[in-house]
Amino acid sequence: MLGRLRELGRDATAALKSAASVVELESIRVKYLGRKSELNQVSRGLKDLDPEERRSVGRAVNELKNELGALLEQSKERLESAGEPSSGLDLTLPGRMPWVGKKHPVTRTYERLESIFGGLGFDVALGPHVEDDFHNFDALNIPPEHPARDGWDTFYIDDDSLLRTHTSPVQIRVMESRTPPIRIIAPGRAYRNETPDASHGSEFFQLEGLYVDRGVRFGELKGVLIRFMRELFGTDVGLRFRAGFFPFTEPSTEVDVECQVCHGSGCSVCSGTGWVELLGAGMVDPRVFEAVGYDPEEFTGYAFGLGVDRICMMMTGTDDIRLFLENDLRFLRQI
Ligand code: 2NM
Repeated sequence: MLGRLRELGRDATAALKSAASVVELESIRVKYLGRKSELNQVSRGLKDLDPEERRSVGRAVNELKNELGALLEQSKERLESAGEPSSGLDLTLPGRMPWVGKKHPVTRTYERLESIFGGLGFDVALGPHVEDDFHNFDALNIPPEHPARDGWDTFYIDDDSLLRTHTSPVQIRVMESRTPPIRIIAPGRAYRNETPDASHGSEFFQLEGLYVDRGVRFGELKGVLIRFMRELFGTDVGLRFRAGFFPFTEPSTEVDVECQVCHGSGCSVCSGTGWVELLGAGMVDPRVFEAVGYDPEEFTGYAFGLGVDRICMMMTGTDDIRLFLENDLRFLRQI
């Protein structure tokens, strides 16, 4: 019996000393010191031995257990100080990425636009989404018989309240409550009762700008818009000013930007033309100034408007405007 214990001691010592990892060390511990180990069986069989043998074997078992226990600790320290992590946990494995949310692409586009116009001196103005006829139409020189008012593309709530069809009523409210100089942008949702398709939603995102002061000229409008578009798309971006019409500006212009998806060669986003209509602008019509109580002989100004979701589509290569309102994470995660 004592000979067998010595043998066990020799084997266990050799194994503990040559263990190359904490995992290996643990299996050695189980084999030589665990509940089912030979040493433990001998220990449990002690009670069946006669008293003399029990004493000598008992002492040998205890000594061996202590000896191997100490050696186990030493080997563990040796391996751990050599960089081997304890308990088989591999701390070098890559962690699981926590689920981090992001801002919506349209929100990010707004922030970019607000930052550019902020740098050009524009303050942000907000207003109600439920408007009245005066602020949404009359004050903007859109008379009752104008096609934009025929109820076809306006969501009416009752005879005199509607969902704003653009953010221009915000500019009207700012002009009503303040005197020039005024330099603001009005970001926000606008609503049109149209059949939605890939480029039209019944709800869309707009940003309009307004500058009113003494002696504001069209050249300033052009300068600010060119500056804005170069900041957004790069200094060498292709731009095109065309004559346009809006009831609330005169003269008016529509501005195209070189398609950011195909860079001019023609694709589905620009329907093969190489150009994308980016914004409308013009000098504020004197009738608008009269509606808010400004003297059009004293003040002049310019205004512009653009579709934020359209810009976001072009910058992200998205081909369906409705995706921005569906909040489908399979789409949003790709941007
Ligand atoms: C556009 C194009 C041109 C515009 C005009 C005004 C206001 F209130 F000053 F009359 N706000 N926004 C405007 C002018 C909007 O959107 C394409």
